[in-house]
Parts: sequence; structure tokens; C-alpha cells
Amino acid sequence: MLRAFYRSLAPPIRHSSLRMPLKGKIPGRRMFSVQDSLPRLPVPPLDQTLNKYLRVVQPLLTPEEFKETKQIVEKFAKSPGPELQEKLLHRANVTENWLADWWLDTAYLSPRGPIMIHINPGLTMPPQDYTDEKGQLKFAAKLIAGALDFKIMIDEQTLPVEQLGGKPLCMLQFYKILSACRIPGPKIDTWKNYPPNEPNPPGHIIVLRNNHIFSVDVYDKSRKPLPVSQLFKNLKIVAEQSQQSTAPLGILTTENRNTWGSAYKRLCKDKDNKKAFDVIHRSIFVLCLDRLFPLDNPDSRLTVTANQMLHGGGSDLNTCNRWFDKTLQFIVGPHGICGLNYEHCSAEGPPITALVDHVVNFCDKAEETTNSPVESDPPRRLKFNLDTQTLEDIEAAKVHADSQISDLDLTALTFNHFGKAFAKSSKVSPDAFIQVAIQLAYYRIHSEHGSTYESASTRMFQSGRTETIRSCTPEACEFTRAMSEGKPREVTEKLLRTAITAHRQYTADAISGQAIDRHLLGLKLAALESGQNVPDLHMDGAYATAMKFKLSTSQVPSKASKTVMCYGPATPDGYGVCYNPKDEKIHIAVTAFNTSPETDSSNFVRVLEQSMLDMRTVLGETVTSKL
Ligand code: COA
Ligand code: HC5
Repeated sequence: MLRAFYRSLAPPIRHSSLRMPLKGKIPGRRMFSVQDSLPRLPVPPLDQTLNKYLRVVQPLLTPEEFKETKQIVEKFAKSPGPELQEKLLHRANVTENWLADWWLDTAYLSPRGPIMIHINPGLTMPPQDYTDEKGQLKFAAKLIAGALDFKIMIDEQTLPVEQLGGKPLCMLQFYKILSACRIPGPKIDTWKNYPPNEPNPPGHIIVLRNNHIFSVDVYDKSRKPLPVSQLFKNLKIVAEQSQQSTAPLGILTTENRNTWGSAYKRLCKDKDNKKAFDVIHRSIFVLCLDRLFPLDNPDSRLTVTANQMLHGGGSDLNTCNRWFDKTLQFIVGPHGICGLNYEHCSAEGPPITALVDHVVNFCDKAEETTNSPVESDPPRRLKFNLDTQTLEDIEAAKVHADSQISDLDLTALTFNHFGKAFAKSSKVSPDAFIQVAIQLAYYRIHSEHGSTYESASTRMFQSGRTETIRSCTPEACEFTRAMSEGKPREVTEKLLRTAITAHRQYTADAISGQAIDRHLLGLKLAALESGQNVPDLHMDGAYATAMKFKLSTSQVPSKASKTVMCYGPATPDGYGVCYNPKDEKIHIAVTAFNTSPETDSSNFVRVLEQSMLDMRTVLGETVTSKL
């Protein structure tokens, strides 16, 4: 059935003008060719999950608390655990992916907090060398052309199938990142996308400048992508028509979802507004042409760029010039600063960075052309009728957004001492090395262990998204304590290697659907869906502690240099840590909240750098002594 679905999507084959191999491609396999043969996400055995759960909560609890939790878990194993497990197994039998819809609702559509900073990651792109508005528009035109070039491979399903650990991955996320949008609701949001096989697929993007919202066609009448020269011409028209800033409707997308959802519902009663919203939702992506912001502050350029990509710098800078509900917002600032902000419903970081890598490569190579003019409609400013209530809502949203932005503390930098190559030469997993270093840094600063979330991809399964790697393993804790106690190197080296192996094992479990977080969530949702109470296991303080992630981390690799993703912490007193490991360096972005007296992103980065250097010593000396 699925195969027929994908076949029905397949358009006639044309060829992308510029191809870039994706990491780990399987040559010759078309995008959905292995989709049907991908396994389904398993439901792990109940006792396996419960045993692992006890193992991961132990380091976070006092011995008394642990004893109590153990009793609660033993009770759950008798009832209602087995009955809920049955329900999950049944769901897994009758759905393509037992978790997919639940996850979309639980992680994204139901939570009512703002998506700016908290859900939408920012992504920096390598700085460009233009310094004026003409350069900004020229680069933006190339960027649009690069994204459309990647879109050809999505539309024609010619993207090579990605793989992880030698296994092919589900490619569905690529089909959901363009022409997609989150739509607010007063109680729950929805997510919509307009796939390329629909009869009248979208052929426009949205361009935001000085808060004005324009619809700009990017295809000619015969649906060929417009040449860069024509795109540039259209962007110039947008720039000419948006010299003065206007009421920033887009700032409402930074609000609590209930607030924005109610405002949206009211605004939609007006026909013009409803029509204009649809144009935004359908658009292929958003392009934000930003205004000048100060670069002469003490932060590094990378930190300033990351802030612009994550939140836009405040309502007097570029935060109003955004539409955070849109799946993809390319951001092109003056002075060569550029990147992207993306809404998370559709996809994790890797498909986004694959697209960005392609765009960066395309822009580097794109020649200046002066094609003869092509027939296309000029940009159209979207017409919104804003009542007094909406103007008041906008003012309130500015205040809320600014207070969140001033609370965000972000440090982005490149660790230049070594990268993946060193870890590999020391025969350890680079990702596990970095994760254990994050544990060490946290322990050095806080003298305690903190519940940690690392994203693992479950795209080996049909419609797979993620599972949690709980990096705060008992082995990592033992190592961090030994380091802090100044134990001899022979001891710390052994403990470090053990911690790295434990992390690697957790990763292997997570990517093969055998970790615990999604299973425990499924058991809870199975109870709720059948009208039962939330089980005691999930009401226990230990579960709450385990879910209070002091460290929210992920690896988001890219091919393009100087690319780093960033997102806010998951708890008020936690950190968000994202890294992009290269062979000889690691790009890192850390966030914290200023309102938390215990956390400081620049201090965390400093201690993390020192932790990695110390861990190299622990491993490096061994390598030398073995020679
Ligand atoms: N000795 C030598 N080399 C080793 C090694 C060892 N002991 N262990 C691993 N390596 C190598 C690997 O073979 C790999 O080689 P490659 O560069 O040729 O591919 C490289 O080191 C990197 O492996 P590692 O660092 O162990 O991690 P990984 O690439 O398998 O990534 C995850 C681990 C968890 C990040 C990955 O499985 C994943 O799920 N990624 C997606 C995360 C995601 O979705 N992020 C976005 C969230 S929005
Ligand atoms: C319990 C809800 C956690 C939300 C998870 C989330 O959004 O995580 C991001 C992606 C993922 O699915 O792992 C990752 N990040 C929080 C580390 C940015």
C-alpha cells in the first residue's frame, strides 16, 4: 500500500543542475525505494524497559528514593504494565509507526509554550563576504535558487537514501520540510504540508522585510525555477516597497500557543486575512531579509549570528521580521550574516542540514548570470486587516518576546584543539567522547549529576523520529567523580573507556528502538487513551526528575564549515548543548537562562573545552605509552 502511495507521488524524472552527495548515501537508490522494506518501530519487552529505567534513575536519586521507586516499578510490572504493553503491541500491529502521531502531538502540537527559543532551532550558515544591501539581495537570490535546486531532488524523489551504521534510513522527513507550516489553535496546533504531487503545487515563497509580508513567485509560467537574475529583480522590488517598517503580525508567532491560537481564530473571521494566512502556509519557505544589527559587541560573530538565527535579537531588531510557525525560514542579514530557523514538527536537524549544505555549496559555485527576463508576476504584498485588538496583541507579544530574549544566554564557538579524528585514533566513538565530556563539565560546575537528553535517530524505522539517549549513565558518573577526586590516570582512563562504551551501547539501543523513553511515554499514553489514570510509575517523583533534563543535547553534523545549530534549554536551570564535530575541530553552541543563577553558557563552554582537553590527556598518554 505504501509503495503505491510513493509511486503515485513520483513525478517524471528531470535532473538537478547541481548535485552534492549526502553523507552516507547508498548509491543508485532512489529516495523512497527502500521505504516499504524498512522495519517498523518495535515495542521493547516490558521487563527490559523497567530494568533499564531503574538503572538510569539510580544516579539521580537518594538511596531511599531509589528504594521507593523500585517498589513502584515492581508493582507496575504486575499491573497495569502488562495490560498496557498489550495495547501498545496491538497499536504497533495496526499502524505503520505506533509512536509517530503520538509523538507529533506530545512533543510539538500540544505543548502551549512559545516555540521561539524553546522548540525552533536556529542554524548558522558560513558568513558571506557582502557588506551592503545589494550584496544581501544578490546572495538571497542565489540562496533561493539553491533551495529550489534541492527541491528538485525532493520533488523527483531522486535524493539518495541516507544511511546510519550501514542501514538505510526513512526519507519521509525530506518530503515534509518544504511547503509546510504549523497552524496555531486555541487548544492544540495543527501541522499542514502541501506535497509536490498535488495538482496545483505552491510556486511562491514568502519574503519578510521590515515586517512586511510579500508573496514572491519563484517559478515561471512553465514551472521552471526563475533564474537568479530574475529572483534578484523581484527581491529588489520587495526592498523598494518595504522601506519603512510596518505593524509586525509575525511577532504573534512568538507568543504562547493559546494566545496566538485565539488571535489567529479571530483574525481568520476576516476573509482577506484567511486568504493571506493560506498564502503563508502554502509557501515553499520563508525568506527573512533582515535589517542591520550591531556586530561590535563583545560576543564573537558566531555567537551574534546564532542569536539572530534563534530569535532575531529583539523586537527592535529582527524578531518581528519572522514567521516562526513556518517550517523553514532562511535568514539573510546585512554584513554577510545568514542562516536559518526551523519549526520542528516536520523533521530533525539532519534533513535540514542536508538542505543547507546543498544551498551553501550551490551559492559558492553559482555564477553571476544576466539571463534575459522571464515572464513572472511581480511580488505581492499580503493584505491583512488588523483590528485594534490585534494591534494590542502585537504590542503585548513584543514585550513577551523581548523578555524571553533577554533571558537567553548563548555562547557559540569553535573548539579548535581537536575533533573526531583524535577520538577515532584513540579508538573511541567521537560522539560518546563529547557526551562524556559534557557530563564531566556539568559535574565540575554543579558537583552533581544531571538528567541528560541526547537525540538519537530512529529513522531506521518507517516514519522514525527520535529516541532519547540518557547520557548520564552510571559509568559516566563514576568517571566524572573519579576525575574530580583526582584519581590516578590508570584509573580514570579505564573508567573513561568504560563510560564511552556504555554510552555507545545506549546509542546502539536507542537507534534500534530498544531504549526506554518512547516506550515509557507509549505506556502512559496507552493508559490515558483507554480512559485509565496516569500510572503510578509516571506520577512518581523519580520519573519527574528523570524527565527534567538539565542537559538537552544533540549532535547535528553538516558538511558546510562553520555551521552550528542552537536551541534553548529544556528546563529553567538547564543547558541546551548542540555540536557539530568536524575532523579537526568541533563547532559548539550552548544556551542557558539568565534568570538561573546557577547556569552560565560561557562558563559551561569554557569548562567543556577544559574537560575535553583533560580527557584527551587521559586517553592521549595511553596512546603514547603504547607506542
Ligand atoms: N574507534 C574508531 N572510530 C569509531 C569508533 C571507535 N571506537 N566509534 C565510532 N567511530 C567512528 C564511526 O565509525 C563514525 O565514522 P564515520 O565518520 O566514518 O561515519 C564516526 O566515528 C562517528 O561515530 P560516532 O561519533 O560514534 O557517532 P555517530 O555518527 O554514530 O552518531 C548519533 C551518534 C547518536 C549522533 C547518531 O546515531 C544519531 O542518531 N544522529 C542523529 C541525531 C539527531 O537526530 N540530531 C538532531 C536532533 S534535532
Ligand atoms: C519530552 C519532550 C522532549 C522534546 C524533544 C525534542 O524536541 O527534542 C529535540 C528533537 C528530538 O526529538 O530529540 C531535540 N532537542 C530538544 C535536543 C533539541
